[in-house]
Amino acid sequence: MPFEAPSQDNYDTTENYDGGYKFAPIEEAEVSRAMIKRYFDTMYERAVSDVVIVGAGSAGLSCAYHLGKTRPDLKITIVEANVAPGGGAWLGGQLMTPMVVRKPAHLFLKEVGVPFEDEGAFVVVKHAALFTSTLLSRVLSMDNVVMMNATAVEDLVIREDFQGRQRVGGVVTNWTLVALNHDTQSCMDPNTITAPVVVSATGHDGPMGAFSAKRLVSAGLLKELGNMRGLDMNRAEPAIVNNTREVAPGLIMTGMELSEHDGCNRMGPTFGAMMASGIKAAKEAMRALDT
Ligand code: AHZ
Repeated sequence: MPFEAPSQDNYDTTENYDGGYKFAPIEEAEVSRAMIKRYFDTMYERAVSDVVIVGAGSAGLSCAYHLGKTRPDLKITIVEANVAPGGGAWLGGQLMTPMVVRKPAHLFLKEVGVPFEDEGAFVVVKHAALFTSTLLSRVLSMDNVVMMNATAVEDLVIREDFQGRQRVGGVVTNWTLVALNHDTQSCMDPNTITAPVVVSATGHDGPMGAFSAKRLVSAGLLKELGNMRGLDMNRAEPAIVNNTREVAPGLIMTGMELSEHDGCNRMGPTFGAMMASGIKAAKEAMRALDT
């Protein structure tokens, strides 16, 4: 017999925690099936997406927010290698909690609903995690956005278009733990998500960073990496925003991955450029889809 949820009246929270709290009964298999069905239905549906965003750091999430909000008709799929999305934006810099955002990028904070202290030329969010968790919750609440975390992009789908040009047409994915263990196991073939537009937001070089920039070089679509230059906040932030573009047919690049692609300076712990670059990447994605 189906369980009838108790009404709020007979589950007065002030009374039922004292030994009388009762859960609805459940079968373990129901829990498994509730997750499996939704997850694999999503994988099935998103095997063909409109836009894939690789990397859920501050740039990738800002892109997802603007794109998801402006184009609710698009199937936007975020693939994040880490279990925890957010990239470097859980802390401000050197493991300190406040996050600095130079104006006018604070307008994005206002739009998303992240409070800040005004310092004149810049603003400070009291904890970077407040920015990341708020943005994440906005993005994941959108009906048209899904995120697969603990899933790595381990290659790009690169095809010839009708003019014979090489064109990125999707991503090759695997569970991150599998992607990290190809050398120790056999038969761990990947999966694909095809999409007319891929936005790469994998950050600067590191264990997984700058993924697409490096793959473009090994695939012959880019001659060489520019390699990230030293820290200069005033040069770095506008350069990253201005350079946000379709770097190869079908592939838009945003955030600090661009510093490796183009040889831009790094900005250190100021995050406004990541937000503005993400928004520009969303606009570039819409432009690419419309052409
Ligand atoms: O896990 C990575 C992180 O969450 C994810 N990622 C990397 N490679 C991936 C792959 N498949 C799937 N192959 C992958 N996901 O991409 C995310 C990158 O986030 P990030 O915070 O490193 O980059 P960002 O460009 O969004 O933000 C950069 C923030 C920085 S770095 C910096 C400096 O060093 O000076 N300054 C700022 C503001």
